[in-house]
Amino acid sequence: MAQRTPARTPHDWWRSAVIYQVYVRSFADGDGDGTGDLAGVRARLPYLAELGVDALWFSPWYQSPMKDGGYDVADYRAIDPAFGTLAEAEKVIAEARELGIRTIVDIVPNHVSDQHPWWRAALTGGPERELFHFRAGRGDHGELPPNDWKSEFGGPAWTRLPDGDWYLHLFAPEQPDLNWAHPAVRQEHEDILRFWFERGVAGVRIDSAALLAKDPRLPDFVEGRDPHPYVDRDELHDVYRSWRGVADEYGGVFVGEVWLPDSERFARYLRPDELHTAFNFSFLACPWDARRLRTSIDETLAEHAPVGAPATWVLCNHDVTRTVTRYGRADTGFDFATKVFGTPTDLALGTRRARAAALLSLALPGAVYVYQGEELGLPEADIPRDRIEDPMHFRSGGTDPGRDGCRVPLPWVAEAPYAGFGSREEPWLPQPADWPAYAAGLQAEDPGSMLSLYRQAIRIRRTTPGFGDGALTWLPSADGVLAFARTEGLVCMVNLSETPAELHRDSRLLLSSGPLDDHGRLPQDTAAWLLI
Ligand code: TEU
Repeated sequence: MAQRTPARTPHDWWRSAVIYQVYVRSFADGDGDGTGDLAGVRARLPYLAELGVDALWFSPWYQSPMKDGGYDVADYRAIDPAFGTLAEAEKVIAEARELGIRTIVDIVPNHVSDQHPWWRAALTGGPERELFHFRAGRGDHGELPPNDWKSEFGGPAWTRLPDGDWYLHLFAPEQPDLNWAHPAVRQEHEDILRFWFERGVAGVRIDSAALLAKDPRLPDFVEGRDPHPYVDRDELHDVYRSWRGVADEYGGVFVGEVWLPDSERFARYLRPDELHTAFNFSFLACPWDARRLRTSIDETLAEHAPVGAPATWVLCNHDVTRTVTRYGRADTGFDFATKVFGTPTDLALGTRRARAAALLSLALPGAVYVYQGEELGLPEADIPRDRIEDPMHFRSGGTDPGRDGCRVPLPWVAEAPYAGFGSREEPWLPQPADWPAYAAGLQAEDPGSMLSLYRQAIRIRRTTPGFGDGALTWLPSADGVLAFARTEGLVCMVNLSETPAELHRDSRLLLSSGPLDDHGRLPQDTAAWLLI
């Protein structure tokens, strides 16, 4: 196993970390029933240590009817039986920590599952009704929803109950929204934070972090009117200040899922007494274009600087099109609204760019997220329509392919059944026929593979000064070439132009995402790390 050198002081590990997202259901299947589980995670911890990541972020592993892949939580203090037990989760946390890897759990405060005890009690008319948003409908007989809000998954954000009342759900109907104006909702979430910090987790990812607070009048949405009735409301900051107090007791850190176009509003969540970090979705959504990437990087650094928070760099996650696929298309940006079936894709091109993007993001100042399978260069899979599970697909009326294409169970061993994901039952989502070619075992033996690139890059990032948190200085470069210096003589170059780029004369090549040309120049869609 690779030697692990602690590169930073323990308290600020998160400012420069490489954090690996585990979607348990699709990571590794320990008991062979077709669903990934904690036994599978434990068996693959050496793989994650070898990859060199600093922390694991687990998408929700709690008890859930899985109407939204676990983002519909029935009990925050229990592990879903398909994944394992609480005792096993504690083992994962402890065993990972022994390998120098911290654990981040995912909290979903905006809503609960319709199997949550609060919701069940609310349905029987108990005082728990106050914990949700119930309203009478509009129209003569209350037959119209209380307002015009749309679900993030499509369709109305309201569903009517047999008793005639409507309830609010910004996502699926099986995910009723909590009423964050109620003190019991706040108290419960602080207790949940403590529950997991007590079990040794180092951090918490906050799902849909900007959506919790609602205008108590629940007015119709009016384009451009400030404040928005449910996005990014000022009341939220008080909630997160209070959470920060809890985290500080344990030395825990937060990463917020904050999708906001306004960078000044975004940065408010990162003030020193609020969240430590938030996902950088503008970088994730940015097309493969030198000028736009540079602008995205500059804006990111500029918005983080005044609040002193480190940036994060994210290329994909369990909600978005896989990187090698996105970069292999005519439109290389990401937008939920434009997803359709059958978009032409050049995977060789996308893979070349994804390799360059990996070196780019790992060289930028701050923390980097890697979504499981990204290190294997997995493409977005086409899921046969009759096997799609994602509610986003169904609520779009079947036009949106949904998010299952990036959630396909991982290939581990080329020759094994189901590419080594599990041994007995077929995986919960079908694996494409060419999945074995992406198997981790195969890639580990191939120095030119995506996995080998990630392993080398993360090892170099960990052992060479200059990476992670700190300053970035742009260097003069030709059109279509990104070139920047970090400290300690470290330089990153990415060539997005057709013209090969000269490397700096007195430099030593640390790593490149592809071969240099015969003249030692950097070809199109290739990145290099240099020491000057
Ligand atoms: O996502 C929140 C979110 O707003 C988007 O990622 C969402 O998929 C998109 O906006 C749809 O328009 C988080 C989770 O990452 C996602 O998997 C969950 O489905 C969602 O919350 C609900 O918990």
